[in-house]
Parts: sequence; structure tokens; C-alpha cells
Amino acid sequence: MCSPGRPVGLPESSISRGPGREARRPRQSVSSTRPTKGATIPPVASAARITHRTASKAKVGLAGAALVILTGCNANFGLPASVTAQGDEVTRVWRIFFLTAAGVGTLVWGLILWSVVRYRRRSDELPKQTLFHIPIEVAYTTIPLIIVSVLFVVSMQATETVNARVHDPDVTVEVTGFQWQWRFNYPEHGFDIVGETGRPAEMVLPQGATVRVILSSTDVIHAFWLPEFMVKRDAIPGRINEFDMTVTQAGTFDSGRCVEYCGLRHDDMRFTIRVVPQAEFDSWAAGAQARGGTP
Ligand SMILES: [Cu+2]
Repeated sequence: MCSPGRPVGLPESSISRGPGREARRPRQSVSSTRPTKGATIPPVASAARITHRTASKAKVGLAGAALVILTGCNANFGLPASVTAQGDEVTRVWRIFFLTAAGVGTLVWGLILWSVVRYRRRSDELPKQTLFHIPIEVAYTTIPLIIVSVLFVVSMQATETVNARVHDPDVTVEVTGFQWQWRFNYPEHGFDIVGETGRPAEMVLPQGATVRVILSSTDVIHAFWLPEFMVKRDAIPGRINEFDMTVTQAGTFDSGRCVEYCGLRHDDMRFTIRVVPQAEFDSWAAGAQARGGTP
């Protein structure tokens, strides 16, 4: 925490070792910068104007930075609106992390700006040099530890919530990635939806249902991702990844894609998830079953 020694180039007598043991370096004799006889010395009012101008510039800079940050973010600080219960949890954690980072960043930038303005060079006299300030060292060690510990607990709780699986899901979909599309199998209904180039696969789900996704791959590693659902898992040959999604909002979400580079036509691996009311899902499933699945 403490680093013994003294700043390079400073005599021992110029270093303060904390409150009560301060020592100032004697004023240096720099004859070349002293005003010569007859030179004009700036009046006090002029110095005050310069200080005021510097403070105004700092305020304008801070306001500009805040404007850029605020206008670049929505209420979720850049995340899309979630349509799953798991996504809501991810959004909650993201907000906590974002606000914590913004608070720390504001404090650090504020202290830097304050130091630059408050301790700007006024003369050739070196400012007070301080070592071994125990209260400050304890503060800047313990406060980050507390922040990181709290964020760790928040992350662990969210991970458990997102990874939790219900005993009896409403719908099960076996998702298989292959070069260069996706297969969505509905084992309870007995049909497959298989995508192909130019006709991406579409998964249809009932609104409000908890959906068990059983994810795998037949060839190389792919990754299943759809921003609004906030799930991103690898599809690995020979392995099964299982997770639940509780879909809370209806709509058509067509930005699903593979997010693990899997070959030259990786960008063909798009898919859509359409969330519909339960009755509409039932009739869609009956129709797909009758025609034997795809399309
Ligand atoms: Cu891919």
C-alpha cells in the first residue's frame, strides 16, 4: 500500500510524511523567471479573471460530456428492451454495473479536473509533497473492495436466476446449429422447422410460456443469440446446452443469428423468433404437424 522512498529529485527535507509532519521545500531561487526591475506585475483582478475563465471551461466540458453520454443512451443505457424474464434480470444487473461505473468515473474525472484547476502552476514553488497518508490509503483500498464485492454478489445472484430451470417447461425446442442454418425441433409436437439459405428458420413460441431450449450442433461450434431475448449460448458438437426462456412479450424478432464465426457462410445463419398468443401457437403447431414440419 505504501511505497517507501521519496520522489525522484526531491531532497528528504521537502517531503511531508502525513499530517503533523509536513515540510515545505524552501523557495527555489530562479532568477531568470523573477520579474525584472520595471516589469509590469499582473494585478490581482486579472488573476481572478483567469481562474474564473478556467472554471467556466471546466463546467462547459463537463456539461458536454454529460450531454454526449445521456443522448447516446436509452433508459436501459444502450441495451434493447428485453422480452424475457431472464432478459429483465440481465437488464437489472447491467443498470447496476453501468451506474456504478458512471459514479466511479465521475468521481475520478472530477478529482482529476479539480486537481488540475486547484493545483495549477502559480509559481516556481513546488507544492507540498505527501507520503504515508494512512486515512486516504485505507479509503482507496477498502472502498473498491466493497464495490467489487457487492457487484460480485449481484452477478452471482443474477447468474443463478438466469440459469434456473423449471421442473416442467411449457414448450421444449431442440435447437441444432449446422452449416449454414438452424433446425428447430418440437419433440412434443413431432415436427422440425429447418432453415436454408435465403429462408431462415422461424421459431414460434406462445407468449407467457417458459421454453426449454436444448442446444447442440452437428458440425462446428455455432452460437445462438437473439438480442431482445438476451440469451447467448454456444452450440457445440457432441454437447448439450440447456436453458429456459420465459417469453413475456408478443412480437416478431428477426435479428437472431449465429455469433460464433463458423465458416465462410456464417452470415447466412440468421433466424427469427415469433411470439404469439397461446391459441395462435396451438393452431400454428397443428398446421405444422399436419404438413410434416418445414416450412
Ligand atoms: Cu456461425
